[in-house]
Amino acid sequence: MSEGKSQVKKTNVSKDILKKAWRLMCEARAMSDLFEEHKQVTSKYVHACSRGHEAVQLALGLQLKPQDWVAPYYRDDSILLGIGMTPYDCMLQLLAKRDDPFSGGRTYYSHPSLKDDDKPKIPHQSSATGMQAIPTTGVAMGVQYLEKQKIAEDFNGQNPVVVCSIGDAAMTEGEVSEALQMAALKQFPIMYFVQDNEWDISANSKETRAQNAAEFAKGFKGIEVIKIEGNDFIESYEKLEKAIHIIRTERRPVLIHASVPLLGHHTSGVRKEWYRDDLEEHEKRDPLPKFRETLLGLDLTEKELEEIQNKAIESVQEQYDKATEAEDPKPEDLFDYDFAPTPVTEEKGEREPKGKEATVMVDSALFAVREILSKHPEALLYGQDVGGRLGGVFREAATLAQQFGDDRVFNTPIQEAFIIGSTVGMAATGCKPIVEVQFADYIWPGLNQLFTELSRSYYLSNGKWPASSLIRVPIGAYGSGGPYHSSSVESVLTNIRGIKIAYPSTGADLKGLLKAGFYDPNPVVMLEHKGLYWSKIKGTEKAKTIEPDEDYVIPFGKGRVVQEADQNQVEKGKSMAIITYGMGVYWSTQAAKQFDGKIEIIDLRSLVPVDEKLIYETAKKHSKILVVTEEPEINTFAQALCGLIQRNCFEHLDAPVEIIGSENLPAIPLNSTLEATMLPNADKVAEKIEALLNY
Ligand SMILES: Cc1ncc(C[n+]2csc(CCOP(=O)(O)OP(=O)(O)O)c2C)c(N)n1
Ligand SMILES: [Mg+2]
Repeated sequence: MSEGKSQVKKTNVSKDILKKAWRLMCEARAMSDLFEEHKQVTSKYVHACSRGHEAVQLALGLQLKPQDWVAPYYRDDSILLGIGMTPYDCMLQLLAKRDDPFSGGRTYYSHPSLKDDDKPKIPHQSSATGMQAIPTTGVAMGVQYLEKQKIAEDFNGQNPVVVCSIGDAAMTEGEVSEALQMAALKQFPIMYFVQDNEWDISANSKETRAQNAAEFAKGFKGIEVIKIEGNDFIESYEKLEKAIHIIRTERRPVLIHASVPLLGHHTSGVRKEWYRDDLEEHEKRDPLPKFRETLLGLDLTEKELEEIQNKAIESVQEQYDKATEAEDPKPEDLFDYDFAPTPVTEEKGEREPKGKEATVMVDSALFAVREILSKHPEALLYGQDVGGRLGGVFREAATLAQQFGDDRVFNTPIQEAFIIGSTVGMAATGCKPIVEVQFADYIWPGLNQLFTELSRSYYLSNGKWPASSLIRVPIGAYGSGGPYHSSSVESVLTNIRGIKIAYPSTGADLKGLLKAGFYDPNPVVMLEHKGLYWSKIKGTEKAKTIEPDEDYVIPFGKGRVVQEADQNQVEKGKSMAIITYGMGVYWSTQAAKQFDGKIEIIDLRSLVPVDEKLIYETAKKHSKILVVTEEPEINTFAQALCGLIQRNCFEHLDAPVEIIGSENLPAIPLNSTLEATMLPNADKVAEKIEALLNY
């Protein structure tokens, strides 16, 4: 602790920087004073300020360059001032105004996202503590990838530095370990910038951690740890300068552990006087008077400093007055930037080139990825076991590492959060990641990143940061896979707005949709049924198809008519339609054989967006609809579809929309008899068809 020290250090930090830092520190302080003074207005929306953390934050912000990347967290308004944002910019977000440069009034104060040419880049920031670690490490991974492939922009030796700012308590989140693990293992050019105020809202460090971040980071070999008294501007500046130099030139990770006092409230809503018993001690470490004293010892005069301070206070007041008058978002702004526009809007290329033999579905996917990797150096594939030794547990990536090298196709540790969450950072740098979650059953550890970071990046950054990410997920029951290799998860995924989801049932559809997914600027989940990969299950032979040509794409949201009912059956009112996807397509086609010419079958192919037009046309044509799903029916995507059809086609229906799925139980049991009893099959579907036709 440097409290009470009054001696002045000599420094190489220029006078200009010192004066600028003083001005910005005064501005930051004036902002927190003003926000407090006007709390009736400013705390309409929750916010936190950097009060106490200003010195180390400014020392960082002032040293970042436009080619750098930074992920500030909610207490980092001084970093924002340091990189060149104005108090007015910040206040527009404080008051959730339309011109808030970060999110257009969509997210809280100091939750920045920025893509200005003259400033460091800031990808979208969620509010979930610690969850920025993986996406930001993904940025560093992208930067490293582009450099290794020699396709990075040239910054004249001033290579980009990536900074992940994070609170001391957020460091205890499990996902942070995944990020540190990867940064250490692969030596990413990243700085973890930990601000340790020893508070986690009202829980203190004694209650919440066995070691501080510096001690923790020592467990990750290859991350250099640098400790800073973060209330001392000059110490902070000099040590950060060294750290930045290491990262810029040696391309390896550094963790900064900055001790800082917390002088403000946790947030506008959680007030310090309710629970803090250490305020006096923290006040003694206030960076502002400390800096003032240092500056006075460095030939700046009392008068100069006061003048700068007064101007800062005045200017912050003016900017506040102006911000309160700024325009609010309009109701119609709500709908902007739900999905980034995709270039794939129609089916193109040749679906069935002549002279080819049918291939198994898993190979259609393999060929699609091979073509993508050949054509796009910015594309890469990673996940568990996809590397050269095995090429995927389904051999879905076989030979790719050999062909494209271990930097483009590689194994990751068992880290589903990292696998999914890193893609949002990778995408921000211009990489095009294709990743794999080994089994749908294990998507859960990655779901947080998918929901919190990927799905909202484009919307909450007001269109600045689409997250182009293609996530392949083998799914479904394929014969005694048991409770942890058989699950269906599509309803959980379809509940996440902001992602697209495909669930093809043939090789040709898988190839066309993988290509469309790759070119789509949004996060895409490709659900690939394991039971269809090799067409080994009886009745799934048609999943094998001729492999479409290289240009073949299928737009999302377009279903496929698998089989049509006979026109005369339709005219007599004796037909019905099944709407399904995945394995349901094969249960249905088999079942339909017993009802000659009466059954039309629609394969949705993509679940989000879903082909509502085809669904409603089909419902109106046949008046009787059965929806077939592999999931237990209750609260599913399929059930929601029944509701949609009922609402939109009610007057055309001759029977309630029916549904069949698995039994309503928590898991698919291992034993084959139990599994068969649990799942739908052709006979069960046939029974439903019979009942509907006779309704
Ligand atoms: C995943 C998640 N859990 C809980 C919260 C609620 N929360 C907001 S701030 C905070 C404390 C974070 O402390 P620290 O990381 O040390 O940052 P500080 O506020 O001290 O700067 C918590 C628990 C959250 N935002 N995200
Ligand atoms: Mg803290």
